[in-house]
Amino acid sequence: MSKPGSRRSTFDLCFFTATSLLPVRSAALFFLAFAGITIASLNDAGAQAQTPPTLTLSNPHTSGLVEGQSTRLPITASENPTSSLPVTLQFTRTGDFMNPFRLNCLKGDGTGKAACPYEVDLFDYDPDDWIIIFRTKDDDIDEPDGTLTVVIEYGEGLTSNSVTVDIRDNDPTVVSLARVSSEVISDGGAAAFTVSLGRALVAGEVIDVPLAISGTGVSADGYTLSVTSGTGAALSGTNTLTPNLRFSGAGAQTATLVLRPAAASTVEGYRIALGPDGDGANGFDRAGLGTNVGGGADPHGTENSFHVWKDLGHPSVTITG
Ligand SMILES: [Ca+2]
Ligand SMILES: [Ca+2]
Ligand SMILES: [Ca+2]
Repeated sequence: MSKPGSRRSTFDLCFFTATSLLPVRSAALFFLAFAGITIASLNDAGAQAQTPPTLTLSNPHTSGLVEGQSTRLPITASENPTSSLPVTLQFTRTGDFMNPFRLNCLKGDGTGKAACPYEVDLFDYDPDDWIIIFRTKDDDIDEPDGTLTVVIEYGEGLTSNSVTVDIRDNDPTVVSLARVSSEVISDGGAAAFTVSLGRALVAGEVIDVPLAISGTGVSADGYTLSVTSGTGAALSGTNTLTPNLRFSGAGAQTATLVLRPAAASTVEGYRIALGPDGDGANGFDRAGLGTNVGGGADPHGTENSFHVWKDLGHPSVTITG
């Protein structure tokens, strides 16, 4: 496929290189380059203008990339160009997985989206090496999954097919549990607590939070559990001791719940906890949960359980000093 008589060059058109230039909180790095550049010969450059060939982008990584991985998108032409073939690579992204080392227009704009063109003359390169390389960086930031879309514009209003690479985050969303009411449930009262995600969800995201209610004499029909506030928060399995709190959709992040003992309950203490990490019993990663965020969800290392005590009206003894 190489053009006869063309001269090879080691000139490397790397847009993004030094990772040391990344800001500390930079998300995954996109790296794109044309590999193995060939400079067209003067003989080729003198050829007559022609109808542009049909350009096709392929995506060998259609299952998507996990942040930290790379992929190569070859560009193929219906026939090799014999004269200048200026094209514009149009990049559009969602998520902050790219480093704007050269292409500043790919920099995060605060809304999670950006677009920018990159102009290049494909005739300057060996068609065997028409490859766009994307490299993403494995960071420690829990973030929504993203995409990078590429389409080639050329000639008089011509475009290639559009290729979208999905980028999957691999950092877990951490779930925290916190009691917000008194440790003692007054007669007829309830225990209030919050369940919070480390970040707000975006449209289409779901996290199922397994809860566990336990304590001596505790049974599922001896109390009620309900959500009193929280965008996109809904309970299920409230007739069991392992209910599930689902967060779903844009803006879902924090829910306030109350556990209210039945009036006749004689249970004195309740332990409210998040399910354990992993795929064991009631675990965060077990099959059947609807959690679909990149990296899954993890219970917080310490903010994952608390106790409350029911005031049963027994006389109290106060020891003073
Ligand atoms: Ca990561
Ligand atoms: Ca990440
Ligand atoms: Ca994540």
